Amino acid sequence: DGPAAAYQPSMTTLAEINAEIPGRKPGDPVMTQEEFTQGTKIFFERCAGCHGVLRKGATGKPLTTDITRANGYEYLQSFITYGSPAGMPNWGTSGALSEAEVDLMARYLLLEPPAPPEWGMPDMLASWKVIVKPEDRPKEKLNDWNIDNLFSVTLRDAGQVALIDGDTYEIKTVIDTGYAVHISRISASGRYLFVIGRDAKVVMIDLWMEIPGPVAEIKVGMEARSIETSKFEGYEDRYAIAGDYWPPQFVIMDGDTLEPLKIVSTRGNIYDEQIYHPEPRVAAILASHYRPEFIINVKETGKVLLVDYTDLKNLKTTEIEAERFLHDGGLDSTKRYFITAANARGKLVVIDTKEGKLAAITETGGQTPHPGRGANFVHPLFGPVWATSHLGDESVALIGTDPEGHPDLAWKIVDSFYALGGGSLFIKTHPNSNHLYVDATLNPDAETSGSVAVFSIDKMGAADVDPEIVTLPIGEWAGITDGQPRVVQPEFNSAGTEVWFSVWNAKDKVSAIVVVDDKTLELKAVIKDPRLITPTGKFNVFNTRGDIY
Ligand code: DHE
Repeated sequence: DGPAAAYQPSMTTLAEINAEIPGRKPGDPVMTQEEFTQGTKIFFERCAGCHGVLRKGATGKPLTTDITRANGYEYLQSFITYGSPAGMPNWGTSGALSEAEVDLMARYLLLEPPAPPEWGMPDMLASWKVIVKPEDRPKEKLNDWNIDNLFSVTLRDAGQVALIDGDTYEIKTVIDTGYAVHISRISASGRYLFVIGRDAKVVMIDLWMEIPGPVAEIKVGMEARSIETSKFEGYEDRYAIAGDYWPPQFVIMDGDTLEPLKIVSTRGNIYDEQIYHPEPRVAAILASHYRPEFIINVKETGKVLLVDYTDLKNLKTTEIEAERFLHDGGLDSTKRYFITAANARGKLVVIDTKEGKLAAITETGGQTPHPGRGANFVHPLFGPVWATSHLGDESVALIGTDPEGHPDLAWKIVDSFYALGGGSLFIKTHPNSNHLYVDATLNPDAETSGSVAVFSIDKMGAADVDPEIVTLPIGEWAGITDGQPRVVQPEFNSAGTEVWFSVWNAKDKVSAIVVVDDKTLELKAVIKDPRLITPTGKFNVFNTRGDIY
């Protein structure tokens, strides 16, 4: 397996469910309960992230039985074996699934999908633990760590995060979390760190403890990707919010204890066709700096929700019609505008968080924009811009973000140019840096996926002149000879003088973090340690807390 397979969706907790075969239809392929259970497990581990638990389609095509039965067993069997250039992996020829497993999956898809269980308040309360009560926590910071420059590093396959000192590169502690932690976010005060696993387990870590560790935890669903905390003045640290893939819902929790306060289902109608969708998953969630609101991407129905958290009993929500398949995104440099990718539609959606409405929807011109939180900088000709790279091709697109100073360029793609290759996941800069970094993590070529493109911002020019690329061989610098490590997610230190990259190898092989001097683009340090198993996302406390990117 390893990194390349990891981006393929996995729904591990759901894979454990022992669903019964739903009612048979005439002509169903014969399948034993044992085979059905195995098919369900494979489907949740490999297929559901793209096709959806109920197979209604998202990044991948719909696989409902009206379609699979019309296409038939042989078509499915060959599609699963060979994949397609549009993004379906070649599960058979890559060896990820055996011939018998491909046969099983082709038959499995001719049957109705099982309906996985819900996860409501009783389940959440049963899983909720306050490990250290608020009154028993430190009254002041008890350690001498420079918390602002701490990095929370996902150790994906270990189900842990490492807290690494950004000044000394020392691994200060490793904390057990949920399965395959997806992201870390920091409370507005900078004291609490929240992490969420794919298994929807949230762990809250107190950075003021002598040795920071968990003070509360809860499981908010069966599959999840996002977590955030309230940041508006007067509400700092008051609430935490987590978004689920399954069941499709979000939950607002007490920011001190993770007590679940309000669960809101996202099931409903697709924004344009007004057709009911049973599985609209919650993708990125951001806290507004302009209003006491959470900004929530609802993927399949194409809506951005602005949820006002001032009165949870009389919840006010602004529902913005946006575009389907909303995924990740971030704020512009003024923090007023939220720019997010409708990735399978090749578009960026811009939300004005001050006015609480849609500002624009713009095509990027590339395939499958995947910005992470994106990158803000001032272009020499076009003024303030925000950048995204693409999963489906090698392009980087810059969108104008200054409606006041550059009204004619606002929310238009002002320039696009090539980086190293397709398969990019993340792009990054910092207000104190003159460089824009673009990874190519999922590129099939080992050298490309082990390298990073760098562009000098002050040398960027007119749209018809491509900026010069400097290629940094990050993987080579890590000095790892075994496996095919991929370089993923640039993240700056708090001062904006260094940029960190994960060199992500298979879980039984050596991985590393490579630190680069941002001014000279020279190698500064390689962090290697047996505990650094499959590092992926890295979250600098100061930058994450202030939405600096
Ligand atoms: Fe992610 C962010 C979903 C695969 C590493 N990922 C996000 C966000 C979502 C998401 C919705 C935005 C959260 C937010 O801001 O609130 N990711 C998904 C998927 O659905 C997908 C495609 C498949 C899956 O089944 O999970 C997927 N992601 C991956 C990976 O394979 C990565 C590289 C490694 C891993 O851990 O699995 C990965 N995703 C990340 C990282 C971020 C992220 C590091 C945060 C980036 C940031 O700078 O904030």
